[in-house]
Amino acid sequence: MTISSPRVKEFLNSPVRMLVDGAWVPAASGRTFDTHDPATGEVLAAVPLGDVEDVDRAVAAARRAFDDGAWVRMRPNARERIIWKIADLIEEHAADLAELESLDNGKSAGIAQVADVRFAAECFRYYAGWPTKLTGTTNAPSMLLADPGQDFHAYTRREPVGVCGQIIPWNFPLLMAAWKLGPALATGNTVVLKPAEQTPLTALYLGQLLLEAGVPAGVVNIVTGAGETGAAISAHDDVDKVAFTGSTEVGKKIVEAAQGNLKKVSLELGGKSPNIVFADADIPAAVAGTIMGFTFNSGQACESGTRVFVHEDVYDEFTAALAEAVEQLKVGPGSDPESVITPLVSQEQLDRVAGYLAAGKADGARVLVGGERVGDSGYYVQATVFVDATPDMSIVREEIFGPVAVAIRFSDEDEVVAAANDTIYGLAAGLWTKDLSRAHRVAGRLKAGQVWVNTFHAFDAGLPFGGYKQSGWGRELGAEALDLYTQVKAVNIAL
Ligand code: TXE
Repeated sequence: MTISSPRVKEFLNSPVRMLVDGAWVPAASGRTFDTHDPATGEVLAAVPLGDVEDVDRAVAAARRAFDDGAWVRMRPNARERIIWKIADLIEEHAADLAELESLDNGKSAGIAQVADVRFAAECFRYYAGWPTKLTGTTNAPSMLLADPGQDFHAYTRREPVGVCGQIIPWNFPLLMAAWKLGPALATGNTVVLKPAEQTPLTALYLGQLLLEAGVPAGVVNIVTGAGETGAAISAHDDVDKVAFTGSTEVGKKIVEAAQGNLKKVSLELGGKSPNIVFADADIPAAVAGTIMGFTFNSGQACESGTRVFVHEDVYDEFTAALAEAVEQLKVGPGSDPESVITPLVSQEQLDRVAGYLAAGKADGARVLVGGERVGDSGYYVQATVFVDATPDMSIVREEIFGPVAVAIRFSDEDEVVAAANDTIYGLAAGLWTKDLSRAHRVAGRLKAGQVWVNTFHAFDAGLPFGGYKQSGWGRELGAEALDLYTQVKAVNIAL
């Protein structure tokens, strides 16, 4: 493995530690787990395996940091400056973070720098603007039971929820940390963050930048470990809120675990997003956007457009162009700037995606393009499009989380809206048309938290993102995320 960033070299050459109460510590048990380079399977680093004891320590630190008020009562403009500084530091370390992300996750370092790292910085900048703008209301109560002559002054305050557990996945490790930390910090909460076991490194690197930016000790704690560590956070009685991004299956476990103290829960879960190509679409743009829709991050994105509905009038033309373009996508390591399809994150994900490729073939769908694993080292699969699938097949119904799509023919708008909504998920949807009325009409009928028209994966820190149905609870990003991290108090004063 060749590493070009001196900072990344230094980071990987030192023992990797967790961040608890402002200090870099090993796991209390002294145990570690390995994180791997998906391009080769080589071990990158041994990382502390946090368990219940580490979670207890981190939660106690976050509680103390919350209760002592150093963060929550800090002047809003001072909090703003610290959060803004985090963004500055991310930009200063952009190439380092991108290389580390590529090594740990497998994604393209070039794309990580312009997408993941840049968006992470933008997210902190966006939320840096909020501490000075959080307001309540003043109200005019009628107070039916009070003396009619009595006046009142009533108002609401937006207060932080308290200690927040944040459990994040491996597909956008740094970016998911930013989406979670930005609004939590802006609103004065303290945090115990758990990165995914496959990709813990950039969150820890970010931890260094948080301290450098001036985030006080204990305000953000980062505990590394696997599902058990996450479970300890979500079940912890002194955690006031848990925010989770990951599989729908684990999302349901979080809801169960949270019941002990009825902590607040927000969830961003799986998807099986439709991407609809109408007959009047700009076909070359729709082909390019469709490919981006299901291959970005090698398909390891919860909002991926994996069910591609194509109007019968353009089906043959579209699928032929799609197959030709998909055939050209270069498969290779994230260190090669030419690579479009980079390795999946782990052997487990490779097995999972290979299982779906086999199931699609066994169920009788036809492979239009791709369909195979590439090589026998590293976790590579070809970008794949299936055709001739039926709605009951697992490749149509289940989240695959690899660069795999199914093209499905349709003949009218009602039919395609019904088919697009025929899923347990509702995270995102795309549609391609030149007809403005159709665009708005169909956007309104799709049951998804995010609809893209003539584009895909178009995100903005100011636009809320989250799921209908089993794709989640609550909205991240935008002003909506502030609701996840604040609670409203009504104060009513008899004058
Ligand atoms: O996810 P998990 P996995 C989907 C995608 C993928 C599948 C499995 O379809 O193929 O999930 O991936 C932590 N209590 N998504 O198994 O297990 C875990 O340590 C608390 C969609 O990797 O959901 C990690 O930090 N936490 C998705 C995080 O949950 C637990 C992104 C996510 O891991 C836990 C990733 C438990 N009981 C996968 N068990 C998206 N929405 O973007 C695990 N974790």
